[in-house]
Parts: sequence; C-alpha cells; structure tokens
Amino acid sequence: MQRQAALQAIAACVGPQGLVDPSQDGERYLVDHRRQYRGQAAMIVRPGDTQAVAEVVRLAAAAGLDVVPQGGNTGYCGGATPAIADPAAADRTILLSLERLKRIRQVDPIGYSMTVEAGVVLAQVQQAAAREGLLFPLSLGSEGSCQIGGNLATNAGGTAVLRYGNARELVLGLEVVLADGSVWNGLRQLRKDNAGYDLKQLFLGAEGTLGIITAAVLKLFPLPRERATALVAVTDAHAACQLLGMARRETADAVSSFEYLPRFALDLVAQHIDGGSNPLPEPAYEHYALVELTTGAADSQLEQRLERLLAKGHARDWVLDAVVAQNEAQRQRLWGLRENVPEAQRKEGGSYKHDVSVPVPDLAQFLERGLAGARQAAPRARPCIYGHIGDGNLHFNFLAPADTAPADYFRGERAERLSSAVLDAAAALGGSVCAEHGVGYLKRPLLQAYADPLSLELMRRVKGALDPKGTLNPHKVLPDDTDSSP
Ligand code: FAD
Ligand code: 2HG
Ligand code: ZN
Repeated sequence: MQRQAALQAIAACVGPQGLVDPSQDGERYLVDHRRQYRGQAAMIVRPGDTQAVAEVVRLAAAAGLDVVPQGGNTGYCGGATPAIADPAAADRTILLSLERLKRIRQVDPIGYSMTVEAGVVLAQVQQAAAREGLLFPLSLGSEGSCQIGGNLATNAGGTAVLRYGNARELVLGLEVVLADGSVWNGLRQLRKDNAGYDLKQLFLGAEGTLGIITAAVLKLFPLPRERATALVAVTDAHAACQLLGMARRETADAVSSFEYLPRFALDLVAQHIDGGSNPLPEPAYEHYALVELTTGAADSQLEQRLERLLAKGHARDWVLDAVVAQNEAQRQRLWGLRENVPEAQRKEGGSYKHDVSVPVPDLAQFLERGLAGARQAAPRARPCIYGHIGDGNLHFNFLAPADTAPADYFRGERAERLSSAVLDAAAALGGSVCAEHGVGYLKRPLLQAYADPLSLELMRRVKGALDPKGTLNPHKVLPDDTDSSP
C-alpha cells in the first residue's frame, strides 16, 4: 500500500476523535517528560479500542510505516518519543497513544484479579481495586498520569516491589497487538499454566518494541487493614540495610516498603515542596529510611511491632531517631517526603541520573565506592542518591553545583567519568545499569557497553522473530548503528 493511502485509511479508521492535531496538542505527545527529546511523526492517533489499534498497525505494516506506542508519556528514557534517532523517518512514523483504551473490563474478588485496558491510568487501576476492598500494589510517583500499559511495557518498579514484585510479577495475562496487526489473546486468568513458553513475559518490559499491549489481567491482593509507617534516622546506609534484614525477620515479613533518603534529598523537598519540612530536623541526621509495614489482618498491633523493631535497631546503634505516623494524614505527609524527591530535584534544576541496582547485601559498599569515584570525577556535583534499597535499587543522581547550569556542568569528559564511576562500581558487584526505568532511547549505549554479547544476540533474535521488519518502536532498547550519535 502507498504511504499516503495508508495514512488516509488510518485516519478513517480512528475517526475524528482519534486524530490529534499536532499544531494544537503535538507537544504533549512529541516531547518526553524530562524534555530531553523532541520527536516528530507523520500522524498522532488515539484509537478507541483493541480492534482499532490492530487495524492501525495492520495498515501501517502494509505500507512500511513505523509505529511508536505511547502511554502516559512519563517515561525517563525517551522510549515513547518518535523518530529521535532518525528524524528523516518522521514522515513514515505513527505515534499511537493508548489513552482511549480506558475500560476496566472486570474486577474479580474471588480470583483476586482484574482485567483492564492499557490506557487506564495507574491511580485509577488502584482505585477500582480498592472499591472492591482489594489492592493493586504497583505504586509510583507518576501514578496520577502513567498508564498501566506503559507500566507493563517498562516493567515498572516503585515503592512496593519488596513485598509484591515488579510490574511483570503482577500480571496473569495480556492482550497484545503484534507487528503485523494480528491480536494475540493471552488474557488468561490462570495462576498455573505451563503449556509451553510463557509468551506474555516477552512483552513485559519490552518497551513497545515487540508488540503493543492493549489489555491485561492483573493480580490483586487483600487491601491492607493496618499500616505502620515511620521515617527513621539511621547511622548510615549500612545500618539501613541491617535494619531492613532485621525488620523482615522481626515483623513476620510485614515490610512492604523500605526506602532510603539522604539528608540532601529531604532538604530539597523542604525547600521546594509545600508541607515538605523534615519532621526530624535537629540534630542534623545524614541518612534516613522510610519504612512501612502492612498487613491484611486487623488487630495485628503493627505499630507496636514497628516500635519494638525501632527499639532493637536503636540498641544496635543502627537507629538514631524516628517519627511514627499517628494517623493517615501524617502517613501521607511522610510519603510525600519520599514521593516528591523527583519533583524537588526538577525544581532545583534537574538531576544527572543513574538508575542502578546491586544485590542488597552489597548496597552500602556500592554507595561508598560509587560516591568515592564520583567525587574524584566531579568534585562539585551534589549527590542526591536515594531509592528503593529494599530492592537494591538506588537512584544515583547528581545535581549541578548551585552556581552552575546542569548542562554546563554535566557534559564532556567530566560527565563520562562520573557515569563510569557509578556504573562500573555497579557492574563490578554484578549489578544492573538499567534497574527500573528501562532502556528506551537514552540508555541503548549502556546496554551496548554493559550487557554480555550473547544476551544482546538473543534479544536481537527475539526482536527479529516478533518484528521482522523492525517497524515497532524502532531504535529503542537494542543498540544499533545509529548509536554513535547520543
Ligand atoms: P510511556 O512513558 O508513555 O512509555 C514508556 C515506554 O513504554 C515507551 O517505550 C513506550 O513506547 C512503551 N509503551 C507505552 N505504552 C505501551 C503499550 N500499551 N504497549 C507497548 N508499549 C507501550 N518508574 C519506575 O519504574 N519506578 C518509579 O518509582 C518511578 N517513579 C517515577 C516518578 C515520577 C515523578 C516520574 C515522572 C516517573 C517515574 N517513573 C518510575 C518512570 C515512569 O513513570 C514509568 O516508567 C512508567 O511505567 C511509564 O508509564 P507511561 O504510561 O508513562 O509510559
Ligand atoms: C523514584 O523512585 C523514581 O522516585 C524517580 O524512580 C527516580 O528521579 C529519579 O531519578
Ligand atoms: Zn524509583
């Protein structure tokens, strides 16, 4: 099919409601959340259901057009931005937003599952589950705008992974539009299904390069009846890890979140976010953990269990001080200190980010080594290293010196040496240089540098099998010959 005829047929397929006028709303779809990339597309479409998604992809494939899927466009790696690597490809690229696939098809309180379409915003998935007294535990700072399809495509992590796992562990079934426009119906509600390869896993975390997720069956859990939450000042990161190990043992594994925050992150939140003051301001503690215990049982005396844990931690010199939330408003306030760190960094000028993970027991050593190397490479950078230490995942971020623009400070050899110091330290401990935010466009060079060649070769074979013409989200995830540019 001719390109022009295909574009016309696609426009007819999605109808006026499904067409975005780039001169009016293009910015929202073509510029990524961090404003690192400005993409281009021949057409931006918002099909209204799975069949329309499939028809758009079928028409595009027949005319050799590329298709870039997009959810809430909150991703950190430019994965949903079209034609960045190859601007000349813009006139053959369709940006396909899933935002109109908004139905919650079913909530099943007996099988503890729900079937949702890809464009449902994560917070709405959580709310729909909660209305039935159930929990969908995936929780991210972007949950008010990211979509479940994007969460599954990036295998998102967040603050409850320690208890419930990453996004991929929360999925029973998927519906996926494949590169040729056919629909793979893997929407199973089964807890057991060993009938051959687990095909859904291929699409989870593939960032739209192998298929377009249009719906999913998600796992649900009992809604916690009790929660106990504390901001704990700890001696150092090593003490935080020790406390984590003890917390799991001493609370019958009631720990659902265990996040690490350095003083600098809390100072940024206090400075930039309304209601963001540190409840433990004096004396000046340097290291904090935000700890939350939850249980589905009522009368489980969770707060007393938390208090006992903190006392034991204090006796071991791991815990210096703590504030325990006395009600839901206080709990929300403590969580606000953690969830607002990305926004506070942004308001301070933005951070130079590294999203890395190592085995939990090596975390404190990694922090020390990475920081020592970083200080040599970029002595004036302000470290803002925080994150999901319960999962061994640190956001090893740096802010520019207060008197210097980030783009001027984090560039050239200094930025390269800084990144190598952090990433090499992670790799040396068997860690990952792409822990939870994915690869997208931004991190393909990291994959090239740090992934083992056989893993890359296997990934290429999978891509070749599922998208032989390479039209689904091209130049994303897998390194290719456009990679000399970034
Ligand atoms: P998008 O940004 O639209 O897309 C991301 C990738 O998925 C792209 O490659 C896109 O092509 C692909 N894609 C989107 N939808 C589909 C689909 N239906 N089918 C196939 N491919 C698709 N991430 C974490 O993991 N943990 C965090 O704690 C976290 N916190 C964040 C906090 C803030 C304030 C912000 C701004 C971001 C945060 N993120 C976090 C990153 C981001 O929110 C997640 O990666 C999220 O899962 C992306 O969802 P999205 O709908 O916005 O996807
Ligand atoms: C978080 O955990 C997000 O807050 C954002 O993953 C991390 O800002 C970052 O680098
Ligand atoms: Zn994170």
